Amino acid sequence: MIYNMEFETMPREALEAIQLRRLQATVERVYANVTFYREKFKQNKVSPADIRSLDDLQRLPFTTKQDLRDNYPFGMFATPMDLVVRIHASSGTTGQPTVVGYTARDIQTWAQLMARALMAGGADRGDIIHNAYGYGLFTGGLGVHYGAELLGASVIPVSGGNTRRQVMIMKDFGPTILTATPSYSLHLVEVAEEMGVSFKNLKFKFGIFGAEPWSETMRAEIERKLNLVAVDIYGLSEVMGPGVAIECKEAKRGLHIFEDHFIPEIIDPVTLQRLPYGQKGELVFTTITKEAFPVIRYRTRDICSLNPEPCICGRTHLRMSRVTGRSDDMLIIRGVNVFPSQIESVLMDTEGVTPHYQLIVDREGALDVLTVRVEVGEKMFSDEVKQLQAVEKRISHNIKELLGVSASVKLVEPKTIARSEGKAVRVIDNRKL
Ligand code: DLL
Repeated sequence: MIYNMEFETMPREALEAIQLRRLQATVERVYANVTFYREKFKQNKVSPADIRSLDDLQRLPFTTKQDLRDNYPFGMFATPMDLVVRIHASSGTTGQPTVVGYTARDIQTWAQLMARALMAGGADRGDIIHNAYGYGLFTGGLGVHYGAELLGASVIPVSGGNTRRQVMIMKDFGPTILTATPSYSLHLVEVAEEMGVSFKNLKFKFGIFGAEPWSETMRAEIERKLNLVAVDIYGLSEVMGPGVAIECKEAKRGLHIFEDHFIPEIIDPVTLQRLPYGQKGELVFTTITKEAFPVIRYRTRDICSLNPEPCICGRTHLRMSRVTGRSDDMLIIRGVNVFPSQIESVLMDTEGVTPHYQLIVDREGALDVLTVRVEVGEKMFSDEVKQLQAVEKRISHNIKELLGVSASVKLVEPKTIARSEGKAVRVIDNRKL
């Protein structure tokens, strides 16, 4: 089943026939079992019988994170609790956590999708997978774990944290695949260096990184420092967890969405109209096989575009472009829209600075003030103060050029910005306090 690429290489027409059948069944199920959906459909004067084609999906209302919060914790479950075997929740850093549930079959489907994802990203049954995604309510650790076991690989359930011990394990057990957030992988390298361990002497072939935005420049840096091929994996708890989409190792250009289980759409976040392929907008997902927690037209807030072109790997599934940020990550600084990834791109183009940075926003009087703190490497840190000031000025100038906002840039000593064991915290917005 896992090794069968049948679903991933299916001609479009056959795939769409499966999607329609599964969509119709899902819509019927949520209408029958979830009060929220039934009422929302009624308000929008649409019923399951109206879904006759895939295009009819557009007649259904959207679901938002607020809807999930309003039904906290289990109000959106479509099966009775005695069929729910697992519960996960999002970290809740932006408010109340969102809670999701899985039936035994959902866990099986997730494991299969994660096994398929791991294979697409370079793993196979002979591999040893060092899984540094956090285990717990976060979906990363257990999601990868079940997929890796189903694939038949050996999984080391190391989770996040206790970094020195992780380095020792990497050295002694010889793992061949690393799964972690991109920011944590860079921290692993730092700690390894402190311990006198070089990634050049480790056995990693591929790294499967996700759960937070990262850029092409960051990929180049990770591949060089970790001496492996880095692929991007995407997912979110509301839709399943990791394994919704992944880059194939052959092309590493865009993430194939597992369309036999999820229907993606891109919408304009303001008009809510569907956008054509190639255009960037907000990614929306409808799950078509989930039992306990199906979602209909869930607005992810993630910004990307869809690419229908065939891929050299042979997969026919749509590819989503790298998620460079979320619409709710967007900072508005003196009226200008700023995405942390745009500042990251300026930093990463500056020689001598590291990918460890933080954006701090304050309000002084009526004015928003943006400070960018970024670490420099050891070599640059030993430069004269004057030279460091010149670099600060240059970065500030480039930010102004690109984004039109003034930022005060502070180069800081190596290893002074807190490292995260999971998702990096890039923005501290003191205006919200
Ligand atoms: O982050 C699931 C996951 C675990 C994905 C491990 C990949 C690897 P949540 O905690 O619910 O789930 O966070 C989901 O993280 O809406 C995106 O904003 C962001 N995100 C996830 N993967 C990527 C990625 C997991 N590859 C939220 N690139 C999503 C950019 C990502 N952002």
